[in-house]
Amino acid sequence: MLRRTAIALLAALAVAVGATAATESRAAAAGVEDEGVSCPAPALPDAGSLPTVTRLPDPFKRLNGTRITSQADWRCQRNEIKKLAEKFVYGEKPARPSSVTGTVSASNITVNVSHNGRSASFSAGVELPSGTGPFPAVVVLGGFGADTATIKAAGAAVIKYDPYTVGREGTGRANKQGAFYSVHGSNSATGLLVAWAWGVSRIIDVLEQSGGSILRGDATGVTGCSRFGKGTFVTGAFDQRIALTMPIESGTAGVPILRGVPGEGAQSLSSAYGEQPWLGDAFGSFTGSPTRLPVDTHETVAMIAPRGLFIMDNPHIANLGPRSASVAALAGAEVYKALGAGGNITYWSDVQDGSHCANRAEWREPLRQNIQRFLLKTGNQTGVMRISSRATGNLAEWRDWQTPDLSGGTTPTSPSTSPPTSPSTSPSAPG
Ligand code: MCU
Repeated sequence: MLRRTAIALLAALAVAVGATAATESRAAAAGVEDEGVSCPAPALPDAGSLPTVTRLPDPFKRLNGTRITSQADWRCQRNEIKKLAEKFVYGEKPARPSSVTGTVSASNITVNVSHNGRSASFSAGVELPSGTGPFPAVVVLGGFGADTATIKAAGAAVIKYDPYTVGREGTGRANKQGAFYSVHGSNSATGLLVAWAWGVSRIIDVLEQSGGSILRGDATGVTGCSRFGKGTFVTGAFDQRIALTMPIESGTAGVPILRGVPGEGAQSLSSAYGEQPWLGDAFGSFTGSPTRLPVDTHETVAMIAPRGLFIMDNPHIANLGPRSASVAALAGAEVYKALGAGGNITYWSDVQDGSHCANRAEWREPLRQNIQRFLLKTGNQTGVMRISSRATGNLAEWRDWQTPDLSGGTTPTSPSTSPPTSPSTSPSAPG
């Protein structure tokens, strides 16, 4: 009797595991903020002893010099990259505070956080699409640049998040303000981008706790333009529960490689570092020597892999570094390919209207398709590299590593939901 029950239980478990695998291949998001927490702590290099690395660091190479050989190795490789990115670029994102509570209504989300005797609260607005919930939601950072009408028409709710409530601009680095710094200290070395990311993670904590009757806790996207494109990119990289990350025209400190395509005319690192405390304080010693960085933003892209990523960029404004952004996307797409998810990334800079953060017709259909595929889980459109010929980077110039075959002879994801096709990299007509 006992044995029969055990066999039945095992069979049920097998079915459950199978179902989870199928769902995950579609959603490609994890159930937890950070799957790497149990990885061995990597021995990080000291800032003083970093070699010059002219091209983009090999995202498949461990700190001990060996390369990963299987898709299963990616979890802890991602963790090493995350630790490097925290230490040298963005500052540390602390683990979830000991208490996170809050409420979700059809118009508002409240978040209350406390940790080590310090507490903070913030809230965000909600706009529901028509139809019957529960709905997936896209967190929109800041009040401009995101096409909220298309997001809602596609069937997702909009969460209107003001990042400044969590990390203010206009303060000195030693006196940072906002909910994140109320909890973690105004002299925290963590930059605003990670503070903003932390705020989105706490919103997702509340969505998860809410039981999902209005907004689902397991289907979250994030988007925003310009400085909030930088924030969007970092938010998606640092929370593996986010199924779809959609940075718009993020510029320096966002998607573009920090090493920078020479002569492009992008905002300089020292300008971006000095303008606002977006990056972590430790980045200050790299603004003049990015080739000393043991990490670059193609690896921030890689931290998002294999989850949905739709990068929107503007090839008409050199200050945004669109060439440097395309290199980050192309190099990061190599990690997507190695994980069997080449179709989960889209980079789109082939657009006509050159004004910064404009609402563009060209992005409506891919936006709808990405929401359908990664949040509603109904679509199956494959991602594309649609790079404007005005601002095309050349990946071959930027790497001295090749992409390993990590598949081990098995197809990791279901072809019907996550096509193994690589994104086409041919530049399209001038935008
Ligand atoms: C592209 O993002 C920034 C840019 O880095 C800044 O130099 C500029 O002041 O503001 C841009 C922005 O956020 O515009 C809304």
